[in-house]
Amino acid sequence: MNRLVFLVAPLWAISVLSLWGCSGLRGDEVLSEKQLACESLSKMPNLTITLAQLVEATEETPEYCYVKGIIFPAIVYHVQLPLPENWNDRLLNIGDGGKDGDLDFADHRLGEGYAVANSNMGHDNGTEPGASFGFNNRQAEIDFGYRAVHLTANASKTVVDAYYGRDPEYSYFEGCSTGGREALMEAQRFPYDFDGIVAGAPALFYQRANANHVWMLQRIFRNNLAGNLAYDKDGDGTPESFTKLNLLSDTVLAKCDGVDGIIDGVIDDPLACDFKPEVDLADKMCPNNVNGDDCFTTAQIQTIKDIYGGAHDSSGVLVYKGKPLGSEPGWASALFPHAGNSMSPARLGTPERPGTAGDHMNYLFYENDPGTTMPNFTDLSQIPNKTRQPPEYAWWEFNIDDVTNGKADLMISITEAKDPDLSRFLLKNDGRLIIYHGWGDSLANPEPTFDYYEDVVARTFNGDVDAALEKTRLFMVPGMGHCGRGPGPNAWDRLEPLVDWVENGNAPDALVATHSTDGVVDNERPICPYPQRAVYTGPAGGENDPANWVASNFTCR
Ligand SMILES: [Ca+2]
Ligand SMILES: [Ca+2]
Ligand SMILES: [Ca+2]
Ligand SMILES: [Ca+2]
Repeated sequence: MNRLVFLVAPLWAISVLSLWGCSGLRGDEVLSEKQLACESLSKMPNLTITLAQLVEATEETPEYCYVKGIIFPAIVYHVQLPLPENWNDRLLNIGDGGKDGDLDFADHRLGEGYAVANSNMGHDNGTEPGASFGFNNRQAEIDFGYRAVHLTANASKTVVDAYYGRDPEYSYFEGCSTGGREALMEAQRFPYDFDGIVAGAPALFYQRANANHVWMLQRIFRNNLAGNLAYDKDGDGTPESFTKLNLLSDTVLAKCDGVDGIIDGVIDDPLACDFKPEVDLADKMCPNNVNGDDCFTTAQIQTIKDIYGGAHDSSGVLVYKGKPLGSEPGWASALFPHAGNSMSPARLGTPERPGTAGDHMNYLFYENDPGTTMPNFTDLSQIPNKTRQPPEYAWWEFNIDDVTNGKADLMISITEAKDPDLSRFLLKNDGRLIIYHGWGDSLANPEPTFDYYEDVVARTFNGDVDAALEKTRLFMVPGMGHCGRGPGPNAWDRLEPLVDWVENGNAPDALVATHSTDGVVDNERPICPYPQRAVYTGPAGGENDPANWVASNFTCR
């Protein structure tokens, strides 16, 4: 009997017993039972733990046990463990953003009692910024693609078991953007890691999304920036005015806002609005096609059509669906060179801090990397040196046809989370999956996510939407930007509805989201699961009165 108790005792208890058998002292300090319980995790078998220590309580976080470990060759992960009396019996793995390369904390979840884990995705962005970790390094690409998240899930379960003496009652994954891609990766490739998964704004067609960014920038930069929507109004040689973009945004809103029945600055469903740049901007063309501040040239109309239309290859095959109507405010700093971004849009970045389009094609797209980046991202007159070792490769050399001719297929197989067969996660493992995506997202385009969900319904549920809704729900969020922000309601607890669904069987019939300005809520809506939308059912004729923009005045149908 005693032996049995000993065998099932948590690791820290064994360590406490064995240390008590010695002196119980470390230097002058008498370690508390609490300290020993945490620090003894560094001696746990089967994992390589590099740090295990108590972290003192702060105003933001309670006292907790912090554990850091490594997994060959370069995955570093950590786990934030609430003290045993504060643990809510749940493990949460949180997703990453961009190219990651560091450890992310989730103090608010720790405060709620979750044990929380995250990794560096297998590389360190301090020594290898942007996509450069992938330069001739297949292992790092695989770790970034899917392996680091899976092995961190495994390791964090082992850590939890060692610290608390029992497995987590429930395990969850919550992520957005790259974290949304990781979330779907887990559902597709490692369907037994988690009981529930939240996938926000997933960059699931990862190579196509990045190719689209490069393609857009190529279109914007061609012919000496003829299609730039920023204009040099003050004549100092550098464009700084966004009158055109605001004009476009206002024209889109004027046409599309009311399609959903409410004039509130939010376009509920951009697919329902028939906006055609060449038609709807026809009365705003520049006289004689001479560029001006408050008008459009034909080159600029083409830029706008390209951004909405998405990348096509040279034979007209669609590569990636374009940016949604209503996402225009996000275009300025991200896509257009102007004084405010030193002529290098955020998607491009600089050689020191590359954006998604700046170095992705150099290191993470082709099976064999074509070369290192150019010393200057915005001087397109530079000739890449092809005889140097390694050779140079410029983003403006990229050919969009390389997506459709198969040159990215290997990296697609490593990085894209697009398999619509979720039967192992949703059916065999009886998991639950919430996907959400802002309809105003100007970074990870929302329409591919919408299409993916329909593919899941078709492939995993034989087209039976009601059966799908029992296991997975998609929430397209009107007017929300990338993982948040935007003019539409964008704030709700991303995880709580999933937990309630998994543990209590309460499927989320709506997510109640709010929008705030200067800390004051000025719009509240139910965000409805596919294929429903929020319909106004409040006081008759009062739909345009902000006082009526509360969730109880709307119904999902
Ligand atoms: Ca991370
Ligand atoms: Ca590579
Ligand atoms: Ca200027
Ligand atoms: Ca509206």
